[in-house]
Amino acid sequence: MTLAGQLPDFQNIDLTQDEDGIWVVTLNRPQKRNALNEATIEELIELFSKAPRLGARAIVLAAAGDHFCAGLDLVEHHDNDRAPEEFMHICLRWHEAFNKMEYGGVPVIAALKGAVVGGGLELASAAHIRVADSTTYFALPEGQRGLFTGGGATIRVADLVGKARMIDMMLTGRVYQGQEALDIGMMQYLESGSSLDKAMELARQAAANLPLTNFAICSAISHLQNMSAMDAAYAEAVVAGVVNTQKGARERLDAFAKKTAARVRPNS
Ligand code: 1HE
Repeated sequence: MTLAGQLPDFQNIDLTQDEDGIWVVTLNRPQKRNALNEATIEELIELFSKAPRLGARAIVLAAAGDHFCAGLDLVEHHDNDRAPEEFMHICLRWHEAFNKMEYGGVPVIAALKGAVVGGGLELASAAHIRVADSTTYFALPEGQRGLFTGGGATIRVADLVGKARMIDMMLTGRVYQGQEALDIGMMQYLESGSSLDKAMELARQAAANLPLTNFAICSAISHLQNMSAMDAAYAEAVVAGVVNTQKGARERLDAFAKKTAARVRPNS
């Protein structure tokens, strides 16, 4: 499927797509360290709302320049001198964008580098897999700026690294990077080389799964986490009823039964 005519020309993000349905979405305001202004958030909403219906099999979220994302556009925020209700609505648009990512059913893999701070960390935490390189560092400088998180950090960053670490990051400006960031669960991969290359490799692996299976992995798990254990168990059974009886799964099970499918082996 081509994207021609189905998505507008974006000004703040760059989009490429290959024949396997791997999309690369690149934040493209490097001169502003990819700070998230209102326009970028609207473009992310448009893109992540439509991607599942336009055949995206996996999405790599990348960034132009040396930094992944500097968070909220502080200059726009300053210049607009927003009223409380205005900024509340801005935050709701951020949630719209990031919820479309997390719950959209298409694997999103973030290729991180440089600063992943404030709203940039909120964005990264809405991806399903985070890959960092040796330049990547994480912080929540809101506390020092006289601000508070508004793009889901209290949910997703606390979920990744725990409430106590998030509070410490905000109170003290603590920066996490490298092995320590990996150890606490900020990201799942730490690359000595290019995070983008690794993210592309992971995207291709994920895209080899059946789309309906990926939909469940990249939508149902998040929804189920929001439910009571009783309700989650029920909903999980319903999702599995649909996913585990799909035609494509039957073919894969057939290959297993005929011993032509790969076996699960430990890493060599
Ligand atoms: C920006 C922003 C921004 C850079 N908004 N314009 N986020 C922060 O507190 C991070 C603020 N940014 C930084 O700490 C640094 O800019 C970086 C570590 C990311 C990069 O440093 P550096 O030395 O490479 O760049 P720079 O010289 O600081 O900035 C280059 C340009 O990017 C400059 O613009 P210019 O027109 O003067 O060239 C900066 O103004 C611009 N820039 N970061 C706007 N964030 C929903 S609530 C979420 C709450 C938050 O996210 S709080 C924000 C936290």
